[in-house]
Amino acid sequence: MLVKNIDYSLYLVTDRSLVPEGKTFLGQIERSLEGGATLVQLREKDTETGPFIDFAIKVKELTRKHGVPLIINDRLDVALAVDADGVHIGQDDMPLIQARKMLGPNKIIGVSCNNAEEAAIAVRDGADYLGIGAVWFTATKSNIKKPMEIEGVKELLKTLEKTPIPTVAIGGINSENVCRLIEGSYTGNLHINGVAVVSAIMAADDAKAATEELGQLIHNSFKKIGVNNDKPNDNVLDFAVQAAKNVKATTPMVHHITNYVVINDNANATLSVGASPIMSTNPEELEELAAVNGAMLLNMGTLNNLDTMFRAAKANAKNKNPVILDPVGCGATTFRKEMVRRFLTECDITVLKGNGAEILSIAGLGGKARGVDSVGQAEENIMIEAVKKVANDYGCIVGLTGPIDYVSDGKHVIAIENGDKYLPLITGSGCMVSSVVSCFTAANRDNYLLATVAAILTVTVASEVAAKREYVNGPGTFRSALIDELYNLTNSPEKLKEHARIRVLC
Ligand code: 3NM
Repeated sequence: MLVKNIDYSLYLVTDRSLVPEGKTFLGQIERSLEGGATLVQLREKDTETGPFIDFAIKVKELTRKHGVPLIINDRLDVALAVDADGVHIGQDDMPLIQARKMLGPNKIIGVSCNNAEEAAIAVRDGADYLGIGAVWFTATKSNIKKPMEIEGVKELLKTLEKTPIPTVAIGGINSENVCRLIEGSYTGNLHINGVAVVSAIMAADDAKAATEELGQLIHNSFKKIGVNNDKPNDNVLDFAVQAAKNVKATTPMVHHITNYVVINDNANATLSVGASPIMSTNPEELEELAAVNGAMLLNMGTLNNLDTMFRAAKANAKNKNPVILDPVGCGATTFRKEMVRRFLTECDITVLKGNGAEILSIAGLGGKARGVDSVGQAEENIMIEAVKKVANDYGCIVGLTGPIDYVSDGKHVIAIENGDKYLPLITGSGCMVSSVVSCFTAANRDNYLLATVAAILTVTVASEVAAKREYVNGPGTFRSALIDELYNLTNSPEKLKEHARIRVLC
């Protein structure tokens, strides 16, 4: 997971000594994630390195499943060993500057601060967030000298108004006092971004219910002070579930002019998600088809029907059908570069869906990225720049697929982290994504941005489920399992919510 838009609102800090009898440490963490913990810090003061790493790997599986960052307390070696999302360091731990050197710019580093001076130094040295505490005395930490209380948190926040940074309050916070803390420490300009709790969740008999209750109280308090704490992901996922249902309910016809290599898979993917494919390349009938189509997909793989493609694009746009362009190999030859430019400028393209190399080439940023399969922050910034630029330049939705997929309408960018290693190993998996994008846009014309996200999410989640099938042991078996899972997933689209790993970047 990359460092972006972290939701600090309900930060679980672990303590294995507090786990009630009859419960397990891992179980408490899992239940809290199910209840909506937005960040997890593994804090192990007495565990040896080897078992710490083993446990961190298990926790990372859980946090990843829930799309939540994993932070390791103090131990950079463990954070590096398990490729955690970041570390949290105290005033007596490794200095922030050294920690940053070791972890690089992409990891989250949080620093515990008790006063304005410590906070100013942490801001100066590049902390990603501050842990502010202790707010109150707590049995969980014995060496608290003087609690800050709500006034102290507010005073500290005031000193940060000119250099705002995410802050998380900690120490003695529970469902009784969390609202007073959030509302009372609000300076009018700056508020805490969340609360970190240990005992209120770790020691709870029902860690899920305890987390849910805290989450609701935090949400209410944020609302009271005018902070929109709605999770954008929720809207995107609710839309995705409904979008899949709409395809099955309306069975839109999707006219493909696609390439010879992938035609059969494109038609099967279309059928599996509940739409109706037609693969005609005959110019005689395209006007008539445009009158009844749900969407038109133009795939530039084998460019043998160029005139028909241009005419089809125009006829479908005239009938207000979404027109999807898959610019296959568009950077490869001068001819293709010219054709994609013409499609984008002469036709009313609704969604341009390509891989990283294709979209970067169209954006004129082709030389900038190290490679489309790297997912560092620098690469992510280039992908974001590319999808926004192309979307703005040509007034369309842009979907860029790769290890992480990015979708933009020129203003917003949504990243999708789902997918399986087999996807790039079968020919035309990207073309299949374009087919599904066509189906979803056909049936969800009120929001092409979210329809495109829903479609890409559907294929990538289906790929993960398919790869887990027992008999899948290579690209061939994966290919048929993928068609099955597209069918199964769109019959029970609520499952998208369980699997989705998306980030709303802006
Ligand atoms: N750090 P509980 S207070 C781990 O002041 C920790 O930096 C603190 O536990 C600090 O939520 C604390 O159970 C313990 O009160 C917080």
